[in-house]
Amino acid sequence: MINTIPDTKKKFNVEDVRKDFPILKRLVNGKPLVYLDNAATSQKPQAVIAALNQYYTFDNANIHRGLYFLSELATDQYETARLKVKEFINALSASEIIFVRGATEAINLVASTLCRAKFFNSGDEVIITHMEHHANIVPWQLITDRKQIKLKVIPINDAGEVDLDAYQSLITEKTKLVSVLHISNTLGTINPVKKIIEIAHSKGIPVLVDGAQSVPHLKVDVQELDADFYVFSGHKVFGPTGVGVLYGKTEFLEMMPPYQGGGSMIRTVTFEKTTFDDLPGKFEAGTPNIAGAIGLGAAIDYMNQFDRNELTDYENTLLIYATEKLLGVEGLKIIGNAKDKASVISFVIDGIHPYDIGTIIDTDGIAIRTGHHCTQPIMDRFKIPATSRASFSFYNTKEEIDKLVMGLIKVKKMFA
Ligand code: 7TS
Repeated sequence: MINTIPDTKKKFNVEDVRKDFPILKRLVNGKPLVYLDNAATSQKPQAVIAALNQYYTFDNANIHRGLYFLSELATDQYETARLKVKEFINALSASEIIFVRGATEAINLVASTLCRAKFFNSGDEVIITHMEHHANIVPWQLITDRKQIKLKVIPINDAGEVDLDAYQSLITEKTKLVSVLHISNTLGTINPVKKIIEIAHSKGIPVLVDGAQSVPHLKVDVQELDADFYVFSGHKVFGPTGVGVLYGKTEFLEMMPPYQGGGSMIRTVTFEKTTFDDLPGKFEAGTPNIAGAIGLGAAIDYMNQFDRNELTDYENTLLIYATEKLLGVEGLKIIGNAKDKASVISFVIDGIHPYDIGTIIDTDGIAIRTGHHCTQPIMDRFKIPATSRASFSFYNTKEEIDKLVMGLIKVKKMFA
């Protein structure tokens, strides 16, 4: 049968896509850049750069205050960006989308304001996994200092997968919140967050999902997941730095007090008492990152041109190809072999420190991250000081993976 529904999505083609990212044309140390550190931050398409340029060149004004043309234009663009985020993650309402600095600030906001809302009592428990980024460990420790809350950790197996049985047995009547990452920035593991949420909800426990690494790789639907909070950073999804998103269900955001006080978040102020704005204004004190939000909106438009599943499938082919090629390097071991994995590969090579690997291949223009990736507990779990990590985006190619492998062979020869 002929499909009569017009296909409005642009067909994905890596060579075309690469032309959209100006930085990919640059040389590093005289060699074409091979950028394989997408888990740290993604590169920006021209459309995002143009949106920032347009805003600062022609449209700049402060928002939510001026009754003049430019202020209304800037306000409209900022609020349109919020609507784009709402659609992008399928939130129920735009007022559930709070613009923050990034995933880190979003988690700190939730931890701090839940604590001030007296959501936790002394002895209450927060469950996280062993593979969290420090951004989903330290904010809970900061409030546990104040409230004597206990942090409980779901163990992971040798492949880097969470142990769901152990998770269930960690839940007690003291468990107040589960806070887990969706995709591990170090191991690449895609966690079964839907299942994790179902289990928590069956006991009436809300769940925060750290989506910093999932939003760049997967189509996320917060209503389908039924996440109570979902956080991510703009700069990892092809948007600017300094802007990110806290999604929260209205019932929680309403219950939480403001994170910061100042302009924009109030309704009335006297020296005796202040009343606060409705959502989302209540959580956006001061002048926000207007350009950042508009740039994030442009990044979402960019991604929306494509069928996201096509991008994910392409990244999967890179993951499979890179895994096979890297395992061909003698003495190389991959840390993180989950069945369900995104295009992030951490590895160690016998007898060679990751810092040496990173520094040497940089001379050939190849950018990977080396270190503990802000996940020191994972390093302890696998009894290693650090890993090298290659993380791929949809603009990477098999040729770039070949260059990485050739670079590693060169490193091995130098250390032989
Ligand atoms: N959560 C996860 C899972 C992350 O990977 C990161 C950043 C964060 C939170 C914090 O994001 P931010 O934008 O607020 O800093 N991860 C990395 C990384 O893997 N390399 O550099 C930053």
